[in-house]
Amino acid sequence: MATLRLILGDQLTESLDIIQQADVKNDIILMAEVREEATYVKHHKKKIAFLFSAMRHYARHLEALGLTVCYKHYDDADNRGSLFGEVEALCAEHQFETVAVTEPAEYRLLEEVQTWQQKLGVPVVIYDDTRFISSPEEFSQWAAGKKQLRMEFFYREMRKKTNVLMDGKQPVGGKWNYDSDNRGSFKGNELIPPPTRFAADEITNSVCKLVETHFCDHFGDIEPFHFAVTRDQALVVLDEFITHRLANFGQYQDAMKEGDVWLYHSHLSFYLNCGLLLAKEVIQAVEQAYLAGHVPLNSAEGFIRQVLGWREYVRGFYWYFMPQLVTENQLGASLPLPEFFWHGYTNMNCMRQCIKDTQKYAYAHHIQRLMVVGNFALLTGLDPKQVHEWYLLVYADAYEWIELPNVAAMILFADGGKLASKPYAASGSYINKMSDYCNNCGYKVAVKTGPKACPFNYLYWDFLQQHESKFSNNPRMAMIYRTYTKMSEDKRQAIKESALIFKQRLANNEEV
Ligand code: FAD
Ligand code: DLZ
Ligand code: SF4
Repeated sequence: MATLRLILGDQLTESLDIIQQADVKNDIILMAEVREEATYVKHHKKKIAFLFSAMRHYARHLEALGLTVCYKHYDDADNRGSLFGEVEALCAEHQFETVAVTEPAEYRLLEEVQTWQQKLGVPVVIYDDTRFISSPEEFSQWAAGKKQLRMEFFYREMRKKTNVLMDGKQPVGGKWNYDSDNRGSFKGNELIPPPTRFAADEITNSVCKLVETHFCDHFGDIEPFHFAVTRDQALVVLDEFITHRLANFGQYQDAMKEGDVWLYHSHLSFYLNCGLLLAKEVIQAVEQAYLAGHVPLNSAEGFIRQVLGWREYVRGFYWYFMPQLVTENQLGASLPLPEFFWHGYTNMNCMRQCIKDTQKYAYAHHIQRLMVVGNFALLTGLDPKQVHEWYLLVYADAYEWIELPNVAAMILFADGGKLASKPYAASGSYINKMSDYCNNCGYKVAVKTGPKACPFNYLYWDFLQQHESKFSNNPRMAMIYRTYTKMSEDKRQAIKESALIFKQRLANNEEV
């Protein structure tokens, strides 16, 4: 008897048990482009095109391995519009002994899949997702009984567990973390290597047309499209990152530059998250580059911390705190998302650049997401649900398991500090230090209040004042509250007024 094996769009990994255990002669692999997944939020056009193209290429690859693949195209006349609809239809056509699926990465879909056995009357087997280095159970054990769940300590456990960058029981170089070496900004006109680009093939071109037709009201630009869409191409991206950019990754990790969104980042999240690349192999390749003497330790460690540390940590955090994480709002934020998040027209150059990059590339690097757009959302008190939905739909690497902890806990402090020991709040001087955005801005970063002032300046102090009762006893914020206490009453009043006027303009969707 045969098994129906459903492969989701972010499970394009041959080493998963669902493929490895397939009976080539009898089983059927199902892959389906469906309305429900493509519209549960209105994903960026590029994200849909990327995933559909990667899915179609992967289906061909599985067929080349001898597997029987039933691939449902989005515009097939009999497309049922949902994963369950497609599974149900195939079950009606064939006598399957079981339906198999790898554990979906999002809570919403896992909950749904768990109802299928009863609805179908066929046993549904849910395989573990073995692509991660740690399991949700391991995170739960680590987290149990802890008041604070700091990534740094989880990361050290991961280093020990995997023996990556270890010298016996000690970290290579004597320190676990080289972050203090990783705060460089661009001084001059460094020649930054361009990102790896691939020409669109026939499959990608036809998917792009399909997306323009069926998702024309979704956010973002479809052109230029140069993502990798196969594992072989994704391996080229990895290789070129290690050869041309990794050495400088550490130093420039937090830097931002107008007109260059890609910088020295790896651009691997798209491929890691849909399964074309594995976290383990990426970490191993970076460790090897360090051991071979090609890249400095601060870059190798800085990068490995992102993947072995943050990526694994946020996944554990997600499953540990779902479903309540999605409704957390411990700072009581409620301002609706401003209109300009959808088009980028604002006088704040940093916000304009980050939103325009996002619109064009379905990508922004970490500091743009965290310290510009995220910082703005935190300081202005934007509604966490709307911010969550925005981040989930605008980036081609976005899936709730990785996006939500970053949004709810890292940028908005909506979880009350389970992830971060203090909010990631900053005034304009941080953005000015790490970028060249302020040179072309309608506001003046050196001015603190009034119509010409950089909004981040007064919003920052206004945020601290508003949440004084929550944060003033936090030892990591003591110094900043001492500065606030020393401010003259006039200055405080001017901050309050400027912030009020700005937030009113935002609430009325006036240009800011
Ligand atoms: P690099 O800077 O080259 O980093 C290497 C890898 O480390 C990334 O590919 C990613 O796998 C991992 N990584 C780095 N930072 C994080 C982090 N904070 N959490 C988890 N993994 C991390 N990443 C996503 O993949 N999907 C998302 O939807 C997503 N949403 C985010 C939302 C916000 C508000 C913030 C602050 C961060 C978000 N991130 C998300 C994390 C990070 O910004 C992206 O992983 C990164 O920008 C992807 O680009 P890159 O591959 O060039 O990363
Ligand atoms: C993101 C996405 C999109 C846009 N479309 C599909 C699809 O048509 N078919 C599919 O199987 N998966 C898609 N995905 C990925 C799923 O949304 C993803 O598997 C779940 O969110 C779990 O992470
Ligand atoms: Fe952004 Fe302020 Fe600089 Fe303008 S002045 S780019 S708003 S930080």
